[in-house]
Formats: sequence, C-alpha cells, structure tokens
Amino acid sequence: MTSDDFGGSSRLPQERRVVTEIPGPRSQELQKRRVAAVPPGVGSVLPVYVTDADGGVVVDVDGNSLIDFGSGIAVTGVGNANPRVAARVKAQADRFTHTCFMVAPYESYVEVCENLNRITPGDHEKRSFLVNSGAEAVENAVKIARYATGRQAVVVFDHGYHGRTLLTMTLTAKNMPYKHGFGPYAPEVYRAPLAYPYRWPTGPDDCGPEAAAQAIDQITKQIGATNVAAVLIEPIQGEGGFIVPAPGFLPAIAEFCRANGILFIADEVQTGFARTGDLFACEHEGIVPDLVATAKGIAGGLPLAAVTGRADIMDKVHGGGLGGTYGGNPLACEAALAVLEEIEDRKLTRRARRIGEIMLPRLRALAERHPAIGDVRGRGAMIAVELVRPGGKDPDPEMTAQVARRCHERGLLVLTTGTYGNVLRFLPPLVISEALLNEGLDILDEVFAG
Ligand code: PLZ
Repeated sequence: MTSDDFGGSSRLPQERRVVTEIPGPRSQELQKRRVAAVPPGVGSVLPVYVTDADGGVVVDVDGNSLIDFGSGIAVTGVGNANPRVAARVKAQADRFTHTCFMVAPYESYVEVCENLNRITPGDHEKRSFLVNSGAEAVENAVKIARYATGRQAVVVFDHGYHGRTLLTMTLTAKNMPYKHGFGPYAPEVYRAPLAYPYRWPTGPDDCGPEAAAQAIDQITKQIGATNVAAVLIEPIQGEGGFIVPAPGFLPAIAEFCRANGILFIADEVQTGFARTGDLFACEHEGIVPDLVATAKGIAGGLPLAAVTGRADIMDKVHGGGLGGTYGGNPLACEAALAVLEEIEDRKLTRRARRIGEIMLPRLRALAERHPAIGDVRGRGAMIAVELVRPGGKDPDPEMTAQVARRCHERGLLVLTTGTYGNVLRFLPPLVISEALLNEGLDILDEVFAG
C-alpha cells in the first residue's frame, strides 16, 4: 500500500468472488433478451450483466465479483461510481440537467475548460471546448486544423485508432471490424509507418529514427508538406496494441510538423488523465501538441470529451462553427471537475506509475517462463503482453482469446486488443488495491501455467 489507502474505503468488498459459471444463469437470461433487442454489430467482451462496480471490482447480476483490469476501456481511472463524482453529479441532477451551452451557458463548462487549458502539455495560451465522445473530439480537432491552416491532408499512422464515425473510421488503420463494408471513406487521409519496436524489420534500436525518416519521406514525396493540415497520432497506440512508439519517433515527427506549418494533434483519448503515469502521455518525451483530443478518463464514465488547443488556432474558427446539443452537459462537467480533484488530491499519476512498477516485472517474469509472450510493454497503468506462435513472431489471436476467456472464467476481467488481435491489455482502475492487482496477476500466472 502507498500512503493513500487505495481500496481501503471502498463501498463494495474489494474481493474476487466467483459463485456461478461465467456468465451465470441470470446473465444468460439477459443475454437472450439482448440478442432479440440489440443487433449483433454491437459486441460485448464478456456478457455478464453488471449491477454494481467500485474500486477494483465489477459485480454482476449473479453475485460474481470480478477483478477489473479494464476500467470500461480506460474510463473509470478514479474508480466506478467514485463517491466524489457521484455526489457532484447527484447535486447537479437536482439543480438542472441541461440547458445546452450554446443556448444558455453555465460555470462548470468554463471551469472544465480552464482546467484543461492548465493541465494539458505546454504553458502557452489555450482554449478548450467540449463534446460527447472521443470520435467527436478527434473529428473536431481535424476540422479546426483544416480551418486554421487552409490545408486539407491529414496524416495518420499504421495501427492508429481514432473512432467509428465516417471521418474517424477513415483515420483508423484496421479494417475488421471498424471499416469493413462501411465505405466509401472520407478523402484526404494518408497513412504513414509507425515506430513499432517489436515488429520493426531492423530491430528496436534504430526503430525510432528509421520510422520517422520513412514517415517524413512519404509525407514529403507523396502528399507534399505544404498540403498537410495536421498529423494525428496517439502517443501510445491503444486499439492498435498498446504500442509505445520507439524513443525519438514522436519528437522527430513533432519537429517536422513545426518546421512545415503542420499542426500536431495528439489523440490522448485513451492515454490521458494520469493513465500512463503522466497526466498526458505526450509529456513523457516532452511533446507539446498544437491540439489535443481527450475523452474517456476525463469524467469518470459520464460522456464527455474535449478539444484543447493553441488559442491562436482555436480562435480562428468563425462564431457558431463549433458545438453540439449535449457537448459539455452539466452532469458530465461536474463529474470532470470531481475527477480532476481526485487525480490531483490522490496523486493518481504517481499511483499509475506504481501500478506499472508492479505489473511490468511480474509480466516479464511470466514471459521468461512462457515463450508465447513475445513482448511485454506499456507505461503506467496501460500495460500489455503480445502473444505469438512458438519460435517466431507470428501473431496468435486464438491463444489470446483463449487466455482472455480463461481469465474471465476465473473472475478477472481483461481485454484484448491489437491490429492482429493478439494483445492482452491491462487497464486497471488507478484506485485498485495492490492486493487485487496482485491477485489478478496470480490468475494470469495460473492461466498461462495451463
Ligand atoms: N481515440 C485513441 O482509444 C476509443 C474503442 C471502443 P469514443 N477507444 C475504444 C470501440 O471498439 O468502439 C478511442 C480511442 C482513441 C478515439 C477513440 C474514440 O472514442 O469515445 O469511443 O468515440
């Protein structure tokens, strides 16, 4: 335990408890209703139906208590139903639930934006505005970059994920399941190589500079730097497989952007709000983006997202050019203010680093025993293992799915990810107790031992 008693003051017992098969009978009943009511295009990692969640556990309708290594895909960093979040949302719900900021504004929206301007990388003058989802934030960042530069091309990277709307699925690298059959795609989107250390042909050492040189060469030769409005990148690729770009790659790309009047947009939707051990993952290599898209961890599970950017860029857009009915909903703003207080008061960046310090050595030890684990990587509380077939680096998505299923059966909620579907990813709530964190890792040990 650190000085803060993580897990100690939780509402629900912080314990793993498996009392039925997973999913249990009541979840199976609900699953039948769901299949008749919801199209199969909307998937679920694990069809256990949730009644309660808090700290490091998710409790289902059958009374099972699962260890949460997912945080609703990196959203509930401060814990589910965090008391501070819940209290502020409840109080707000009793006052007013919506006016539309574009109709009649309120203070909490402005306060969230002031906070974002303060905490995002760089001490230059900034502006922020609020929307509902990560995709909407990314899409708005691209709109603003095009407006401000008068250019059209947008450069994204191999293994990138940016959302499911028409523009953001176009920006996303992976065909299945995100793009397949949903075209035609948006124009003026170009893809460049990413510094993926584990899979870089000449090995990890020269990966950063080599990948940057290739990307810059492609941009220069194929698009022309003066046609590029923005380069858009996740500082650690999330859905692409928790790929930490090799050192030097991001700074080289950022420098190229600066030299050529190209805006650097950081998609910090998955990496933001203390997840990687810094407030934002860009900070790790001192990158100061022109525009930042945030969502997920910003509001403890209430739907909120934001675009933050240099004031001179953001202020260019004509009055009324940005907005949306629900963007910056007052309940979500209250939640965000509570989240920011929790992150600062409980020093959750430090806590995320501590989680990484516990997980990485244990996973590396596991990899020593099991050659199927080809790579262990990540930063802070955003950690993954990549599974490969024996004797090489061929991705093993079948084994990955099987390991995830066995973890689920034992009461450990893990997610898979990656371009090749062969990455197990771990995104525990930052407030998980160390006992539960270690128990989750024990289960992984057990599952790999077979
Ligand atoms: N940018 C970096 O990780 C969302 C996707 C879940 P929304 N990632 C989870 C799924 O399969 O739909 C994400 C992200 C990055 C943008 C997004 C999109 O955020 O809030 O899902 O729109």
